[in-house]
Amino acid sequence: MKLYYHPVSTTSRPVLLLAADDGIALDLEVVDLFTGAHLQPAFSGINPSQQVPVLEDGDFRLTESSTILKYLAEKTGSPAYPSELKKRARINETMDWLNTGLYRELGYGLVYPQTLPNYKREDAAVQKANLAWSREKARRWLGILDTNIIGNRKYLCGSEISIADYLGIGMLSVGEVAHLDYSAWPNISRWIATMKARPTWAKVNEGFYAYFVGPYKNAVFEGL
Ligand SMILES: N[C@@H](CCC(=O)N[C@@H](CS)C(=O)NCC(=O)O)C(=O)O
Repeated sequence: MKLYYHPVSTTSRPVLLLAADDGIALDLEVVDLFTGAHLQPAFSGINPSQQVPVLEDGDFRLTESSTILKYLAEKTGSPAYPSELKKRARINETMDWLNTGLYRELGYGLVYPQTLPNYKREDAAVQKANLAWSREKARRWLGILDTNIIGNRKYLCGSEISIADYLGIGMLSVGEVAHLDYSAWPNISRWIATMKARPTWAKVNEGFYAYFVGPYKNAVFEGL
């Protein structure tokens, strides 16, 4: 199987981490988001949405990180996606919740407009209002994640790691670029530390720290 990806990508890193943990062999092809390779006709033909990741399994092509995680886990019988009906439903629910709720305000609302030029609002007042709105909404989602989803559990869906954790840690760790401080949410902080302690974390996220977190080390951001 082949994965088109970029090493800094919030949505590629979960797939890479699952593959590394489960020993899933993937041929990797970088699509250079920094030079706009994803906007060129060659890649638009592969994914008209012009985004990574994209998985190819023979002549079957799949986009959407959440779906790719499910496909890989199902195909390889990963313990991170148990087949028992209710366990699986809980994992799917959490992944939908992350994708449609938290990530929208935390990633697209708060982090990306401060780090990616194409997400910055041109009008300063609009930018300010958008950040304020997103901060308030993100704080609400983080409270729910901390209290209701994680609580005293080790992982998002219980005592065992699931593909929801892989998806979620990509989304939460992107906060490191904008120096987001999660210490007000102790269960989230504990879970992040658990995920980052995985032996595969450093290698998979090498490019993320080198090319995304590193360059913004001394920048000043609107926080949470
Ligand atoms: N919903 C998609 C989102 C994919 C996505 O946002 N990919 C980003 C990298 S993290 C991308 O390719 N961005 C390029 C662009 O939008 O110009 C998924 O979960 O796979």
